[in-house]
Amino acid sequence: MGDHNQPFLPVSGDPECAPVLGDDVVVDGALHRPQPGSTKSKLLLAVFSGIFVVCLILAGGYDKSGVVKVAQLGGVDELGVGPIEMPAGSTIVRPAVSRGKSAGVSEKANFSPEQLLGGGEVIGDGLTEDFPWNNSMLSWQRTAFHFQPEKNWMNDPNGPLFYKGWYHFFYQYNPNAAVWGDIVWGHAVSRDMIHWLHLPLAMVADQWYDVQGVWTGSATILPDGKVMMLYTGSTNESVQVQNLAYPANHDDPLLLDWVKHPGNPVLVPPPGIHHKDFRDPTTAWKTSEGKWRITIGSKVNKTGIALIYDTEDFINFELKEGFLHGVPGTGMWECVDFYPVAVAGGNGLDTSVNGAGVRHVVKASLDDDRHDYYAIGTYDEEAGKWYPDNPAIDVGIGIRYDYGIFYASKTFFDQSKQRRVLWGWIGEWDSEAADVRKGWASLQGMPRTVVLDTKTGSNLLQWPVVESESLRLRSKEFKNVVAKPGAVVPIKLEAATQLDIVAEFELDKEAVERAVESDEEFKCSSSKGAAHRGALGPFGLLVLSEETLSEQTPVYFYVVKGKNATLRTYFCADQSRSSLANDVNKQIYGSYVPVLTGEKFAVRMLVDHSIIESFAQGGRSVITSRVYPTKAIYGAARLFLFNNGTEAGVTASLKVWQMNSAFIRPFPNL
Ligand code: DQQ
Repeated sequence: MGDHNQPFLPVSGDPECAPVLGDDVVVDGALHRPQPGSTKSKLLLAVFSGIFVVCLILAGGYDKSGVVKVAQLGGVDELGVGPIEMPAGSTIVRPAVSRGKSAGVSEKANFSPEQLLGGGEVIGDGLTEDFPWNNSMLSWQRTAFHFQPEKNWMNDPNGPLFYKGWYHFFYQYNPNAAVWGDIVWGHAVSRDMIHWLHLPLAMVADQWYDVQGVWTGSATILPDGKVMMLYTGSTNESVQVQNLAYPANHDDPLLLDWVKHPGNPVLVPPPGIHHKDFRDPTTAWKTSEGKWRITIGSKVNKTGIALIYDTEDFINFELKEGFLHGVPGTGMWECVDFYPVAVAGGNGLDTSVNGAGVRHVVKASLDDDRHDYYAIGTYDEEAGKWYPDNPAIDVGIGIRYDYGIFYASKTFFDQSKQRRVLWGWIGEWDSEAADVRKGWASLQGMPRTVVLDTKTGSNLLQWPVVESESLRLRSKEFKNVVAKPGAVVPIKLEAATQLDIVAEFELDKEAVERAVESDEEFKCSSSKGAAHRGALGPFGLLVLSEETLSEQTPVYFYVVKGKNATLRTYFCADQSRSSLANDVNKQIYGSYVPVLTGEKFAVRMLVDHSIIESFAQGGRSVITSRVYPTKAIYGAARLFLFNNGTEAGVTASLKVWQMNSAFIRPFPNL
């Protein structure tokens, strides 16, 4: 067993010290640092190693995590009582050359050197010098039960639906490379959204109106069972237009062949909308007049908006005056989603359901910070408007589906199980060079059911679809494991790379009562991560950890005892020590999470090689971590319970299942 006494040693890129090491210069919008071998860098090294030592001493030696400090946009939490975490992405420096941006759409954002806590060296094009990845490290990253194509690049989920016994999943796909470009629609089918069969491409870029890309779209199932697929095409002149496609043969459960409507495009950017700011049509819903209504994301100046159109035939559309909703300062809204949730919770609702007992959700994917935000509110069908319950946590300035890596998501109503299911794209946060070497990039999150949290009434609950439990194999239970302040306790498992973990934690009650009230304004992203010691946390699990803890990803709660002894809980994931590599993102993410009276601190975690999806408090707050360990891989991965709080002991009970791999392979004999 390694030395666990100092589990949260500082990482090399401590921000309070790192800037002097870098001698950063901005050229052509990219940040450059002196190369390691240069005379200048050697001179600087001598001076700065002295400063570094001082920094270490000032840092108290051991508790600096090297957190990236990010600009906070403000905002209040879902209960309207204080600040919540805002997007770390607001400081992202894009690479000098962005293929997607020049095409008028986002793609993988290579993060800035400030976001590489390992301090990767910057080379000419704004990318970082490679870490010496070897093939076994790279192949280990491929996941076992998350959806991904056999090879190459994937991004947004498109047009998910259940049809004649099959779940269909379409996705943005580059058939030619592991980077964004040449986008067409990949296609796979499944009986349970866990095991998948790849089908031939559903739609390729073969028309003037989509020759630069068959971009994101959504499916609508008509009352007679027919499927209408609306999608964005990037034309030969890079204009974003909306196109209609439908199955060539509705009797084919596999929906193999798609016909593009001869009258395409069915919609072009309306006056006042830039030709590159008009994309991602939603599933249509019925109006009381019996028409179909859709919304499409756009922006006017810096105000993100959702335009609305009515149609009777999916061919002729009428632009409604104004827009469904807009929020100043949020920039381009991609992949807007709009759907009802039942006030009484329980089942999901068909997109057209409206009336008493229903609230409506608007979700937008913010191109500016690449996070998915939602808000709950009221839909005025006649006016074609939606109003947030709490304008302080409006779309784009309030709650996120996921505080980690999760973007361009889309829900669909699964009529076979009366549930609303959420799909989201989990992008890469390593270098593009590594993606090219491993031959693939990106995954899809485990599909999640979405319902209104009837206890708070102010947030959604997301939970892995019940079918995920069919992957559970052997389980081990650990009851009442005690972790004293400062302790790291091994959770002994036969393997720790494919897991489903259900854990509950309790703080020692007397210690909580004794704890002094504090006015700490905590934020996961600007804290020192798991090294940030308070009286009541952090405590949680170290996932994908190496035996000596040289690599570890803490997922944890941090509790602040405020005025009148009220407890305020944050749920965070700390990537800063997740990898010894220097060219991967190592941010600390998280948010405030409501923990109601009588509830324990609870988390479910799906660990799948390079992904950790963590659902706190029944899915009130979710964090998807994308991590790239180099040592905590294969048989070397471990799981630990930890408590880095200073005052209260923690008692944890866990049930941990080994997870089977899903079958994801080509459809036989096609
Ligand atoms: N991805 C698609 C666009 C969408 C963006 C292009 C979101 O339609 O706006 O690949 O990731």
